[in-house]
Amino acid sequence: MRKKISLIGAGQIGGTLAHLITIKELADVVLFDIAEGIAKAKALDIAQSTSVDGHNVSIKGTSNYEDTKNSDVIIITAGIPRKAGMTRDDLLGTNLKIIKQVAEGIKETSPKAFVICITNPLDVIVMALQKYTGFSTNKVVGMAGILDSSRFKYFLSQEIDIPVKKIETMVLGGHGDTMVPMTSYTTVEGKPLNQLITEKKITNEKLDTIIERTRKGGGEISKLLKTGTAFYAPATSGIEMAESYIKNLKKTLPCAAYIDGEYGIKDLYVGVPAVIGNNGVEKIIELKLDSIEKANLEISIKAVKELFQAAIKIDPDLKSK
Ligand code: A3D
Repeated sequence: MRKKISLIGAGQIGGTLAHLITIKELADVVLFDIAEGIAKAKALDIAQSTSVDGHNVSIKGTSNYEDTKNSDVIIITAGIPRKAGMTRDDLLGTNLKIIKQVAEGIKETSPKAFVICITNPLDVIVMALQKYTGFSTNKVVGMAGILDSSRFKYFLSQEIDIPVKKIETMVLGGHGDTMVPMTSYTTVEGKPLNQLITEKKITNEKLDTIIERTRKGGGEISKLLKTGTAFYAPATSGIEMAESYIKNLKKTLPCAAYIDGEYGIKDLYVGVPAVIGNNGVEKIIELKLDSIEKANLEISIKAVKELFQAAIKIDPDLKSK
């Protein structure tokens, strides 16, 4: 039997997710939004696209959680995106309320689902979602690290003129300006990045510029769009996580996952490498960090913890969970 993926939020990312899922024939899709017309219109439009190439999946738009019942995977993008000049943290108050409603909607209807959250500010929203639903921590995860890593990889590939496929890298930490591109775990055609610096293929200054551009990657797009944020790359990244779960690929992917002791951190969601298979997050991989990476990860963790405290102030319910 085909799997069922429900997408909560049928906006820019939700619609793109739905389109990608049908093209890949990954699962049947339910596209949910409180704006019922948008969900129904996009579902109908995408459904009509399936007959061009003969993609054999069903897609339905709805504003009724009953239709999402017994989903295998739920991907959440419900919420407001940034406008130019806003930070992700500015979205906290509004999106926390929305995520509480979403948690109410999915917790009885799809208690066994693997839930991927994309709504910002990511690390804190995914942590709140886990608390509101009470789902086990290995089944609730946030998408950000794949996107941040793919931005870093793309900028590097443009700079050194090497195809993205030949670059391996990882960006860890919170999904914000404090994210940590892991230069010591970056290789180009199998060679460590340091070697490329020695060989003068890239300068330290250029690398710093690329790291900064990666950190501000979302802002660069929202400045151009003015009324929204990136959606093609975020949706593509979310699909990689859903696919690894559905097909039990056990890929190691940088995700906002729950950590309880790893990296010396307890009881927090933050970007770390996680193995995703059909048991959800099956393992957190602990990388050896150099002193700069360690210090940067600590700064990033501090920022996530502080924002979660701000979330508790907005909704004291979060403290008791
Ligand atoms: P957008 O196109 O505005 O879509 C959001 C959708 O959510 C809209 O269609 C709303 O109607 C819907 N919605 C609002 N409230 C509810 C609710 N209570 N229940 C169900 N649906 C609701 O935004 P988008 O798709 O561009 O972005 C969605 C979210 O993803 C935003 O919070 C962005 O900041 C975030 N985002 C995260 C990343 C990461 O890498 C983590 C990247 C890009 C965007």
